[in-house]
Formats: sequence, structure tokens, C-alpha cells
Amino acid sequence: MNAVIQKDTINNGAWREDFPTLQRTVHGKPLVYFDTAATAQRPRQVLDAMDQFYRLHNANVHRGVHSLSGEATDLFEQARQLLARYINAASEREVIFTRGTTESVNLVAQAYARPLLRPGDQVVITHMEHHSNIVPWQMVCEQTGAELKVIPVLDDGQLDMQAVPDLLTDNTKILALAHVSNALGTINPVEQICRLARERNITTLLDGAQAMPHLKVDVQAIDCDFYTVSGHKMYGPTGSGILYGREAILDAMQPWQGGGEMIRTVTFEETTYNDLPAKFEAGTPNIAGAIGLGAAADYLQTLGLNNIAAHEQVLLQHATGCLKQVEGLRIIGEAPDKASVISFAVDGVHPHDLGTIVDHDGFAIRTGHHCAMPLIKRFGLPATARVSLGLYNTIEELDAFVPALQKACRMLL
Ligand code: C6P
Repeated sequence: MNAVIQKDTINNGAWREDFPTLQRTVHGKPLVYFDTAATAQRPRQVLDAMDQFYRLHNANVHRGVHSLSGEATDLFEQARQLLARYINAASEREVIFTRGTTESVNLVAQAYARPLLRPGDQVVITHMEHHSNIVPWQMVCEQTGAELKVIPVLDDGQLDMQAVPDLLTDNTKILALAHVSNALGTINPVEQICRLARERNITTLLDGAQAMPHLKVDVQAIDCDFYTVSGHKMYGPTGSGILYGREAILDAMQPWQGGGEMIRTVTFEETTYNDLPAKFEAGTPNIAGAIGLGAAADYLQTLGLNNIAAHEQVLLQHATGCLKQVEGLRIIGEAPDKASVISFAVDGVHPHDLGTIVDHDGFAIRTGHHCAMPLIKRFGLPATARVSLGLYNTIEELDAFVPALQKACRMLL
């Protein structure tokens, strides 16, 4: 383990300095934020970009002839270009601003799947999905008479890849799955799965909410049809996000919501729709959110996704080793390919109690079902405790966490 720790010279805690929230205390103790999977903290660079927009350039976009509106539109569209490059979309027309992953999945379920699906068709998801990649599909299945099928998860937290070919049948129209599991940390083999789907002419949607903060995502290399992003999980603002969609598919789709911006002409008899991406952006968008999200992508690119991933892998290995020393602790999800998310259960201890006690020592962890109830149930648990690590976390924080956790367990047992 020490040999591994020696390699953690990538940022030596310097990245942490960019995050104002991490300078504060909780219950008189320095805040140690281990809940990045729920929402990341924001660096100054993102806060400044949004602050500058509101202080200097605030106006509506694509609507005014005045200077401020032009500036706001330029900043908004620059953010879109940045994000398109960031995920290697073929064009910025493939990048739709949304409120995040939940809205993106609902958009695809209602605007793409609902007109397509017929009774007897199948939508395939996996047992490790977040509710936002389950419920919208259940709703559209109910609306259309299609059937929901589920790829099982193995005991170590990997997908049961052997089950996949049999589940992708002639009736399967859509395959939707998480790139990275929020509850297990498993990184799914999405290139392989998308290839299997493409061979069978099945449309793919990847929930990228937990992948974007940790991995370099290239939607063309993955060869998916849709990819969803939540800005707040990649150090950007809440209520921001994108839906990536292949241009030919988005072009062929009808709009989801009606209103301003998404139209070309309106009469009482007929409305014609705008081109991409505006066709899917009805109403005044979250302009500051989009600009902040662009700044977040810029920030991550400047640090280097490979550097971030290397740092987080060191943290993950160290955390896994340390946690395993705690008596009665079981890690849920030990896939070989994992992002820096660790769920665990301790014999005889309820995770909520654990979370409350370690909070008094300054540690913010998440406890519960992590909005993945079927998955947590599959592991025979009501809830887990989850440590999710971001680029600002350090080995020292992990070393301080273990005694706090042990103390909490002693109090509760
Ligand atoms: N997971 C967690 O603590 P929104 O809320 O739309 O930004 O993201 C929803 C979502 C979708 N998919 C995955 C894999 C996710 O992890 C999340 C959000 C948070 O794990 C909050 S429940």
C-alpha cells in the first residue's frame, strides 16, 4: 500500500485550494467532504464564471439585438462548443442543455421512445440503475405497452455480461445503462455493450452522471446514441447538464416541450420548429448554469482528466485497504474496474447512525439507498454508507476517517 501512496504526488492537496467550501469547518472540525457522488463542490473558477455573467453580461439569449444579449448569447454558445469538444461530439448541434441527467433521460423516454415503442417491444436496463434511469422507462413502457427487461448484477458488482446477448432480442428497441454506478462505483464496459446493441440495431442511452467527474468521455469512441450529463456532479452548477444525442436521431425526433426558442414560426393553425439544438430547448435556459458548466469542463480539462483519474485511483485503493481493516465492514461492489465510490455496510450498525456520528467529526458521507433501491435490495440490505471521493480529497483525509469510523462503530455496537 505504501508504494502506491508514494505515487500520490499528482497534486499534493493543491487542487483542494480551489474549493472555498472545503476551507470551512463543521461542528468545529475541518470539513472532509466524501459525498461528491451526490453533488461535487464548486471550484472558484466555476463560481467566478457565473458571478461574472450575472455582474457584467446578464441578459436573455438568442432574443435581443442589444449588446448585452449578444454577449450572453456568445458566452452561452461558447459553453456549448466547449462541452461538445469535451465529450467529442461530432457537432455542437448534438449538445442540448438540460437540467441534468434526470431531465435528459425523461426527454429521450418521451420524445424518442414514446412514439417508437409498440406493445411487445422491450426496453433493457440494468439492475444497478439510479431511479432516474428506471422510472422514466417504466413510465414509457406503461404508456406504450412495451416491456422492461433487466440485466443482472453479479455479487462483485459487475454486470452479468453473459446474460446480455440473450436479453438483447429482436424486440429490444432501447438499451439504457449507467456508465458508472453511483452506488457501487462499477465502471461498465460501455464500448462493448454499445457494440452488441449496434450489431442488433438497438438504440443506446448511457447515464453519464457519475462518469463525467472521473473519466475522459468520448461519445464517438463509445459509439452510443444518447449520453446524459449532470453538471453538479462534475463540479459545475446544480440545475445544469446536457443531453448528447446523435444528430440524425435528434433531427428525426419531435420536440419534447413547446414554448419560446424551440419554434421557427407560430400561427394559430400551425407551428414550425427550430433547428437543433434549439428544438429541444424551450423557454429561457439556465444561462448562468450553462456558462458555469462550460467553466467546469474547462477546469477539469486544465487539471487533466488522466491526472484526476490517476489521483482518484490512488485514493480508491488506499480507502479500500483502510476500510477493510475495520471490523465487521463489508464493501458492496468490488468490480475490478471502479471509480472512486465505495459503498459499505458494517455488521450490526445502521448506516444512518454511522453517517450522523461521523458528521460530528466533520466527515460528510452519504447513507441510504442512493436512489438505487432495486440494487441495494439485491445485496440484501436496506441501506449502505457511501464514501465518494473527488479530485480534492487526500490520503490524509482517508487516514483521519478510519479512526472516526471505528469510534462510531464502537459507540453503536
Ligand atoms: N445520484 C447520488 O447521490 P440528477 O439528479 O438528474 O443530477 O442525477 C440523477 C442521477 C442519475 N444517474 C446516476 C448514476 C446518478 O448518480 C444520479 C444522481 C446522486 O448518487 C443523487 S441521488
